[in-house]
Amino acid sequence: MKIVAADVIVSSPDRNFVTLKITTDDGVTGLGDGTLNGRELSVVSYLRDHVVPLLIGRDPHRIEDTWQFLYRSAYWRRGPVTMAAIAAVDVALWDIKAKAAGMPLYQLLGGASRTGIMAYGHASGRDLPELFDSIRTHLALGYRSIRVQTSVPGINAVYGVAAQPNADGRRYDYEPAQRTPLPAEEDWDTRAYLRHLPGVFEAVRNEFGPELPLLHDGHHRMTPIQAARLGKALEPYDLFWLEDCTPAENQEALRLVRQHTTTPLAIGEVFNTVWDYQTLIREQLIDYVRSAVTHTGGITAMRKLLDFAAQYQIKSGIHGPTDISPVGMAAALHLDLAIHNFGIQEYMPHGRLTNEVFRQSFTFADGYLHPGDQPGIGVELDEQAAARFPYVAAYLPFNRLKDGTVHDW
Ligand code: KDG
Ligand code: MG
Repeated sequence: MKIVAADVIVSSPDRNFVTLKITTDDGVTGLGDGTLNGRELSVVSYLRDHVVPLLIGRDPHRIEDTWQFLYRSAYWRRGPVTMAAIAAVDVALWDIKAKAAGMPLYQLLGGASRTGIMAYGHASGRDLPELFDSIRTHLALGYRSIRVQTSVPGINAVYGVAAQPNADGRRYDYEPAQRTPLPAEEDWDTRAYLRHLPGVFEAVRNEFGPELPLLHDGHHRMTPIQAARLGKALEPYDLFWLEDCTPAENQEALRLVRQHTTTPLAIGEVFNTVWDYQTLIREQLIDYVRSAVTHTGGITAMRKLLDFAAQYQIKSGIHGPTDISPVGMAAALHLDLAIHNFGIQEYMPHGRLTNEVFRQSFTFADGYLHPGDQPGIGVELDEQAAARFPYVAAYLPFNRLKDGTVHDW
C-alpha cells in the first residue's frame, strides 16, 4: 500500500476544525484531527507546506516509523503545532490500518478492556439554583459524573460557565473561542474564587448526596500555595479530581500542592509530549493524565504516555471539549476502551452542524460512551457539507486582574 494523497480540510460548522484525510492507492481513506483552538491555520500550514509532501509514496502501515520520521526529521521538536500535525497523521494512519484489517481500531490496540467508557459532562451556573438545574439536566441526560463550574461574585465572566454574558454582551454558551477580530478580555480574582468555591461544593453535596462523582477545573489560575489551600478546602466534598490547579509548565510546583492535599489532581490538556509529564508521573504528583490524542502526537504517543503512567497507578482522563473534533474524540474512545488504566473521559456533545459534517459511529447511553464497531475509527467526513462552512477566525479569551495585569486564562 502507498499513500497517494493527503488533503487538509478546514471547516467551521459550529467552530473551526482541521481535518487531515489520507488516501491510499487501494482507495482506503483515513481521517486525523489537527484542531488547535485559536491557532488552527498554523497547523494547516505545517501540514500542507511541510508534512503532506513527505507522506506521498510512503507505506501507510508503517505508523511507528512515520511518527519517528516526522518527529525527528523536523529537528525542531515538540510544541502544540508540531504535535497536533503529527497527531493528525498518526490517527489517519491508524484509521487506515484498522479499515484495512476490517476491525474497529480498539481491536488493534488489544481489544476492549471494559464494556463502556464512563464520561463526565459539564454542568455550570451563574448561581446555585441555575447550577442545580444544570446538574439535574445532566443527570436526566444519563451522565453519572459531573464537572461543576460556577460564577464567582465580583468576576464578570468565568471559564466554563454557560449562559453568562460575554465581554460583548452575547450569551457565552460554554464555547470560549469567539469569532471576533481580537481576543475577548475577561477578568479574574483568585482570592474571590477561593472564598466562593468551597461553599458551592458544600451546597452541591448537600443537594445531590455523597455518591455522585464531582470534578472541577481550576484552569491554570492559582499559585501552588493557593492550589494547596483549595485542594485542602475541597477535601470534605470528595472530588473525583481538581484539574489544572496551577500552570503546570513548572512540574516541581505540584510537589507543594501534593504535600498539602489528598484531593486527586488532573493535569495536562495543554501538554503535548510525554516529557511534559516526566516529573509529574515519576514522582506521582498527579492522579490523571489530561492530554488529548489530538494535541499529544496521536494514538502512538498517547499509548506510550499512558503505559508510563500505568506504572505509577496514574489513570487516563483524556481531554474532550468541543474543540476536539469528532475525529479526535473517536480516536480517544478507542484508546479509552483498550487501555487498562482508564480513568474517565470528558464528553461535550458537538453541535448539530458539526454532526452534519462528521458522521460518527460512537454512542453515549446511560453515562457511558462506546466507539462503535465500524472498521477504523468510525467517523466519516462529508466534504460537501464541510465546504459549506469556511474557516472563521476565532480567538480564546484572556484574563486581566483588577489592576490590568495579564493573568493565566
Ligand atoms: O481550547 C481550550 C479548551 O480546550 C479548554 O479551555 C477546555 O479546559 C478545558 C476542558 O477541561 O475541557
Ligand atoms: Mg480543562
